[in-house]
Amino acid sequence: MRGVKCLVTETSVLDPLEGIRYRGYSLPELLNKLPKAKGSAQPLPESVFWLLLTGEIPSFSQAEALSKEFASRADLPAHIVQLLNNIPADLHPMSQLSAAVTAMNSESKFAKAYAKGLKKSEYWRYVLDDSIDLISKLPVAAAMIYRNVFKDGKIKAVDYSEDYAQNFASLLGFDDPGFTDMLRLYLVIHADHEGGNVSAHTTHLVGSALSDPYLAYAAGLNGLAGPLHGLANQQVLLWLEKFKKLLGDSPITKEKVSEIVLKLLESENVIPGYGHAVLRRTDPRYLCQREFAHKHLPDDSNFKLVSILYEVVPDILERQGKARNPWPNVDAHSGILLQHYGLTEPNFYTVLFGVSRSLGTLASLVWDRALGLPLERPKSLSTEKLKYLSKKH
Ligand code: NMX
Ligand code: MLT
Repeated sequence: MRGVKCLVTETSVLDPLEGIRYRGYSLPELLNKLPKAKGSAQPLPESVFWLLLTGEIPSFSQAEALSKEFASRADLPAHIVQLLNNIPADLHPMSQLSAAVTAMNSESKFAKAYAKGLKKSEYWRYVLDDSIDLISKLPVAAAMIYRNVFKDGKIKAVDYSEDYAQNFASLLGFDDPGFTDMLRLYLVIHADHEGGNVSAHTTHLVGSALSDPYLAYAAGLNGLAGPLHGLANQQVLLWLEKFKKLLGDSPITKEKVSEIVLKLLESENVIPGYGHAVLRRTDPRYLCQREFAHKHLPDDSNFKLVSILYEVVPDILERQGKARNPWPNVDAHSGILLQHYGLTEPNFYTVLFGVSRSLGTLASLVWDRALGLPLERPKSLSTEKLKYLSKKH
């Protein structure tokens, strides 16, 4: 369905050359205009939710009020804590997050009100309330998964005076302000990518059946967990590890890099982090992260490797002649920033994407119900029917 215009999504629009605009603002504009966390150069991710929902950039005090609202709703129900503490530690962190979000639908105010009888014009209010609850709880669920799978299973309490990313960073167990700033950038740039990407489209589709926001977003998370979508950020790190093994002690020249990329292409279907279904230039989200790395980790060896790949891979993909877009996407860069600040477990990376993507997909879901959008149910045909129709015409 590439290029088929069949969805209405208010929150953002993706231009193949220019990249994403949230409510008309490009990412560089947003990084400049959105209210910043105290003492930080990076915006507050909660201000993105405000913007996507209302179309207006909030003031600092409006964003701060939202930080407090999120913190006040962060507690997980006891059965979710129990579920996450008992789930097998070797189950992929994305499956754990999806299971926890599905089970959180015990809390859905929309589902309860609908069961009692709710006017259609009132749906959006309950979907908004559930969405704010879910966004508030996601960092705690994500951090519990991280601490259970990779650390000692202990988790700090939410600090009601702190912003969303600051709380998320300390729940995960990171106290370096550099990590928190990187996390703010991460949460801002991954939040939304118009309506047709797999996670947004799935959330919209499942929501159209009036499944509550927990069920709808859990479905979106299951789409995000695919290697061609959000899981690509994990795959990039695994690919880089394979690359480094093949490089060994050899000096890192463009010729050597090219040779190894071609070798890896023989055994792998794709070069993760490159290509895009819509974009036809380097993803501006990649460029924001590159700028951040230039500023904060210019000498990092992974950054140097990713930079040389940026010089080599597009030519190789162009010569191969298959990929419509040979340029890097957001996932080619995010993992090495996380590695730099000590979050070194690649199979947790998509969970961070999952926390961020809730801001855009749930803002859209509120609009879906406010606009009274109907059940999404496209028509399909069998091959036999298609053959028949093509002969007839
Ligand atoms: N490396 C090698 N081959 C590629 C790549 C790549 N990075 N990207 C596309 N191709 C191939 C693709 O597999 C297909 O081959 P075939 O006809 O043999 O099936 C051909 O080029 C045409 O694909 P496109 O039309 O360019 O891409 P499409 O729109 O179908 O898919 C992606 C877009 C993003 C799924 C694809 O570029 C890809 O698989 N990239 C690697 C995975 C990745 O980075 N995904 C993350 C996307 C961003 N996100 O966060 O979601
Ligand atoms: C996304 O952020 O959703 C990805 O770049 C995939 C897409 O837009 O199709």
